[in-house]
Amino acid sequence: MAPTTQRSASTTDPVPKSLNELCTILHHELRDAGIDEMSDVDVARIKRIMESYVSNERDWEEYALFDSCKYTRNLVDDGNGKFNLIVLCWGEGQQSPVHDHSQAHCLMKVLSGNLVETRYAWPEVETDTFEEKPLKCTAVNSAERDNVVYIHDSIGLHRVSNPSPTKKAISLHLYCPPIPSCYTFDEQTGAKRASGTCTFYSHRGKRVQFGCLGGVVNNKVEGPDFETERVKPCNAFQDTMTAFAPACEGQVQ
Ligand code: 2CO
Ligand code: FE2
Repeated sequence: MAPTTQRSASTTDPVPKSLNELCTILHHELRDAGIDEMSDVDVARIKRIMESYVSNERDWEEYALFDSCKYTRNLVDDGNGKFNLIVLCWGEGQQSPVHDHSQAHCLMKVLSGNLVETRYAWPEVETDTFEEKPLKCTAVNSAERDNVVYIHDSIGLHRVSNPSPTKKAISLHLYCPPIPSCYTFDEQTGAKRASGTCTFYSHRGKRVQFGCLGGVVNNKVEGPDFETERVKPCNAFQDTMTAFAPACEGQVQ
């Protein structure tokens, strides 16, 4: 019998030794997979690759930018438009609203601290009544440093929280494809609304002043004009992804 050259999938997985290496590997893996067809993404393999990267503060400290009003989203790699790799920084007690992921794959790896992911079923569709129903919680998952959590709209909705009153937390999120916007949900009523643009707090370590979606070109922030209108107290950011975060008077994003 001819010797088999086939090995188990995990032994063929590349092991990133740094965040930069992880970016390079993701470009290779996701481009080759043809991510326009979502079924082509080998989520289990990508999850293993993200798990095998051992979080090293030196790799991501330039993205660890916190805001006292809400969690921040810091773009590491735009994946040539095919995916987004983002560092999210969660201050003590900060959390996301309950939200979906616009049909994208979402993998979240904890880089520092601890996070809790609370999952919910999609609200029941009430076509002929306006009845309000609390969302049904389906799971509560704790994630520690280097753990990776996967969610997709086919699984349900989630909220991510930093439960610690004393420690910050940092996570690395892969969205494939990128999520320009999504829906947020009221946990008590199930009411759904558009999130507005999911903005970034920084791009490759450079602060984006107004939570701008635009890019950084020649070290100059380029963004859509409407973003300049967002110079307001952050409790007025009712159309951002973090609209449900605790209000903080007098600060801009
Ligand atoms: N999806 C949220 C965001 O991108 C974070 S919760 O983890 O997926 O802001
Ligand atoms: Fe999410």
